[in-house]
Amino acid sequence: VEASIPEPQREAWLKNQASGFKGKDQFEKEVVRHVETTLARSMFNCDETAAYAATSLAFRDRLVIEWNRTQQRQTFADSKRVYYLSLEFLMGRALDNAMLNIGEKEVAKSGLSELGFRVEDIIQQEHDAALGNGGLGRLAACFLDSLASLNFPAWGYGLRYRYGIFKQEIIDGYQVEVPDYWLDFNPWEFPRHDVTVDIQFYGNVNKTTDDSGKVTAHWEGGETVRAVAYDVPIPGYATPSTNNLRLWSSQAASGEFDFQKFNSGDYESSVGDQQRAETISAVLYPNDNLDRGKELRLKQQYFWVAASLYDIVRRFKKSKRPWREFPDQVAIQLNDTHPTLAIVELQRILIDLEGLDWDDAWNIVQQTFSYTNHTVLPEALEKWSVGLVQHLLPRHLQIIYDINLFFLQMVERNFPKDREMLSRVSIIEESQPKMVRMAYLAIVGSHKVNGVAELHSDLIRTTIFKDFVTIFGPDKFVNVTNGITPRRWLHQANPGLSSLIASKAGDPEHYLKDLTLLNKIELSVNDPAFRKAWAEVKLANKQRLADYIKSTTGIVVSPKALFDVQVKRIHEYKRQQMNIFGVIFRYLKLKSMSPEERKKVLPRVSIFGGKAAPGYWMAKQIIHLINSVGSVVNNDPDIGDALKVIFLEDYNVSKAEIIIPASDISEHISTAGTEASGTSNMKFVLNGGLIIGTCDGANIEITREIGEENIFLFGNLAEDVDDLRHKNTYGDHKIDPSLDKVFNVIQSGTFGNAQDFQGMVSAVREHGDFYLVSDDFHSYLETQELVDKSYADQELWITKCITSVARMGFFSSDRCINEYAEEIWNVEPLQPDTNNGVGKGE
Ligand code: GL2
Repeated sequence: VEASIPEPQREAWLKNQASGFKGKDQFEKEVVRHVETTLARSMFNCDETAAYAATSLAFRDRLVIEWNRTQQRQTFADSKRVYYLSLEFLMGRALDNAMLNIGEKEVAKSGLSELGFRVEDIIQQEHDAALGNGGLGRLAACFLDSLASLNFPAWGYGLRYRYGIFKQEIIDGYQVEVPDYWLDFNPWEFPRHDVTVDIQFYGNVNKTTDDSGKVTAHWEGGETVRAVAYDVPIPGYATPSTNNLRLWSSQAASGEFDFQKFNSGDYESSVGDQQRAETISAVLYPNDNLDRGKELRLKQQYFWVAASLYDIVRRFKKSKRPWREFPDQVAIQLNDTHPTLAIVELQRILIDLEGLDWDDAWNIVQQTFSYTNHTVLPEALEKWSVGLVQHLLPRHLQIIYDINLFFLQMVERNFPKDREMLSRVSIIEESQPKMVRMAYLAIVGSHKVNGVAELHSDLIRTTIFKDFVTIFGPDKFVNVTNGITPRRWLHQANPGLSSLIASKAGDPEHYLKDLTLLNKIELSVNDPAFRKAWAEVKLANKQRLADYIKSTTGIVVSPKALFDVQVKRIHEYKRQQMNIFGVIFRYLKLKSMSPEERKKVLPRVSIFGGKAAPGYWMAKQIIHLINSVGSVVNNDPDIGDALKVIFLEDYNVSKAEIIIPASDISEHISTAGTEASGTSNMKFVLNGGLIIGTCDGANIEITREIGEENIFLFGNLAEDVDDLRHKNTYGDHKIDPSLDKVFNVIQSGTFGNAQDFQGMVSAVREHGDFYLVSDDFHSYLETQELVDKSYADQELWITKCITSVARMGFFSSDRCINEYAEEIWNVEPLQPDTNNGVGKGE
């Protein structure tokens, strides 16, 4: 590109290259310029919102310059790129992250202070980008941070929802959902009105035969919706590399409303097409670990996948390489089955539009894609009815049938004796109605399939995908244990701890890029000054949370109490109900004590947070019980500080950044075998909190890394779950006596109308206790007692905390991304100093 620009013009461009601010004075100048020109305000009416806007714009200018350079460098190098397709990116706030990744937070702090603002207040002005439900979406965000920080040429592709996950309000103890309109002012996105793709839906398929007898399918008619690209820069930490997250927004393909209808006076229906088109990217589905099979969701999936693939193919075709080189240039990661239609869409592009043979095309497809499974819960495994796919995407259904046919023929050839295998592994489930099994399609169309923690990867190999291991061999199925970015989840959320760690592990720019350096702090575990400073940091973080609790709930909690935290989506399998039953048990015990005895107990604050899917009745009941218990316990004069129960409303990424560093113990107590990995468990330990948990997901590897003396494990093992469930349903199901006591108190009306909580009680007592709450309750209570005893010995507790943090290096998402790069994608980083002739004159 550069070579085509004549010398004199080129010089003029290079001489005037934009650079963004450097140093405090220029930063202030840029902020004031944005206040006065971009925002048309002045020092007399610059409130915190305006200061946030101007600060963001100043930082955005810096980002954009590196972003452009990175993109030019990547285009010029023309090396293999990774495309991470995810329907969710739970990014949280961008400004603080940009300041830290660029390395200019101190400049911003002093600059803003001179202009009369506190950087902390300015950061708080930003609305979270909440385009995700929970762990799956946040993992995608951590991966983007690592990909950029490690200089991998990588793009994220997602949907630009107008409404992210709803805002949660708690009114009279009940969850109320409020829409999250987050786009009022979003300086972090760049609309690319010139980057559009028209996406087809419905219609029908016609086949033509040419002279040589070759049959070509043509997908015709139907409806067209336009995808418009919005780009979000993703800065790497301590590197100029800045990657791109491209989010698609839907529009009417005509771009305008129907003039004919408008002119004939039919105003209302004249805007109908436009509204229908915009509906596609309007809202994020608020279900976590649940598939509902709604047509609009399938439309979202195809819209996003087709636009992204068109974009990827367009970029590849510019290189004029032969198609067989596509997998050398492109690795596409499917984040769960949501983007599985991409497999079908690429096959369609190659055979219908580019004229490749089926087999050649299919080879390319399989080498390009890989699939991450994030759950074994049957209710979350995506299936689409054949009728719906046929109606919306008629050509794709034909291709799915062909993929299945060739696959089953191969299975039949290789396993002629196992006739039942065919129906077990068929991509089409022969049910009423027939269903397309998306996970099977994803496996068949990918070269690697991975689980997200060791136990989970073992489970998928031995249960839900067992036959596929037999068919494709064990090497296709790998484990990549999840990770978290230490930039946001340590340095940004917990600056106090980060600088204390830096005093032993070397400067942040080092240890945040190689988190195994954390092990250096273990040498100081007995250093009194270090231990004292450690305790002070924790206390300050607890004070910060106590202040937040006071300001949002009015309840005063003592930072000296043990803070016990469970924050995550509300789900029966995550067992918040077991936690609140345990709290009730504690309350009853306190009530039975004499005032003198009560004074001796270690005070505890039980903190909950998390959203329930709007249609998930049981989850909403759990929230209601927590709040009802809270209002009884917190107002009981007998109890005082000995126990407080807090429900923090609207748990999200920015609240997690306040809550996690303040925890003493956090709860990761899913029924064994149900939580694929969990990632907040990693965040809590990295921030110097201990965890109580089951032998599930990444808890197991955390235990292996930090040592079993530093974690409170309890409960039945995954391998025993099936038998226990069977026994609970068909055998003698005896309720744990302590739990029975708790149920009786709930049913006596102590926490309000017993009827309101009947579902939770009868799920355990009468309906087989699927999540094994009663089976694990005794062991849970015992382990909580052990937590109290351990906390009473503060010296030992601090030793456990420091040792654990020192051994958490493994859980950086950098390690995780390097494993994907090596074992799945086969891509190399592109170092920013390898200039490749781009950006001369820097
Ligand atoms: C999840 C798992 O439930 C969770 O255990 C895991 O940590 C994340 C990321 O791999 O993925 N699967 C899923 O469907 N959601 C998750 O959070 N929503």
